[in-house]
Amino acid sequence: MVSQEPSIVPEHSLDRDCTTLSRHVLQQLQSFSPDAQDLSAIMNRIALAAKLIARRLSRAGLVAGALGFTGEVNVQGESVKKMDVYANDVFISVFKQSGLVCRLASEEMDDPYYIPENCPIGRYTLLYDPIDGSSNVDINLNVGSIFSIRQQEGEDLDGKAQDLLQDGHKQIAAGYVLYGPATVLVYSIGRGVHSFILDPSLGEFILSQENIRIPERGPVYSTNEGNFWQWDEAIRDYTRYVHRHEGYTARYSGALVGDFHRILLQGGVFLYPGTMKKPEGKLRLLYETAPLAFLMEQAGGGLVRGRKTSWTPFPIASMPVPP
Ligand code: P6P
Repeated sequence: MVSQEPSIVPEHSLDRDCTTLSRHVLQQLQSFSPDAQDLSAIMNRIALAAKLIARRLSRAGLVAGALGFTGEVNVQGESVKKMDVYANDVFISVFKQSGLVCRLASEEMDDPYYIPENCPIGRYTLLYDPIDGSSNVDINLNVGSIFSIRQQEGEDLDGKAQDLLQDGHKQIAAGYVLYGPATVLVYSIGRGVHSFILDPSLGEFILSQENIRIPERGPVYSTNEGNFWQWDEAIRDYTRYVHRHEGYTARYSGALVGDFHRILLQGGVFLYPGTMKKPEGKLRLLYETAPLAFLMEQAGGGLVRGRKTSWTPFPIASMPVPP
């Protein structure tokens, strides 16, 4: 005889443990159409990539040759870390033979990577920064991966994927993975921002927060003040303001994903103003600012782009602007 009393739900309700990323995407879409299934499957592959990268990061210090530089310089002019290459290859591997994604565009690759067996079928393109903040890898500080999913427009006959330079609002989905004390995956398909935590005992990302909204007010300002003397006067004035007034606190990790995640949850502002070396600012539009701006808008925040050649500050919650 089964008791009518509700069973004593163990610490984790069964339903919660079953709200995996792929199920959540289908719930968000309220559909089991082929397109919905494809998007769910793509997110699942991204989750697999995140698990593989998280596993590598957790062991990197013990694996010969996992850390350090390759001696190469990437298309961004940055010295390449071995972890950058590994993570980039992980994303390529998880999408092969998937029938889902025809093209991969990575911050680490000069040109788009085509997966021919997927191309007639999959009309999606994955844009990604495989390891964001790789300067933190060798010192075991947080790093991230950033991703964006776009629909291919046109036939891409020249193989340069020029159609990727579409308006950021055309992104179908965007998100990031934060490799920290826990591995957290945050994503949006345009229906709110949701976070998942990797449960190593299950090997699954389990839903942790739904419909995240950036706090109306937040104390954090996040920027590399080492560049202060290279900034526009307006940015210097802002910095002097927060130095001289109560209620602000500086937090900057050198890895955008971690700084962004803090602001998403606690409120505040991230800025990467233009410098002498990088008057356009350093953050990459397709692989960093567009996906994160998509998320921030979904979370009720905003993105301010300064004068075209000066700075591209980041999502601003209701941080008071200096008079
Ligand atoms: P800086 C990492 O290379 C990155 O693109 C972001 O993750 C990070 O916010 C920024 O660069 C750090 O740049 O010049 O302060 O070291």
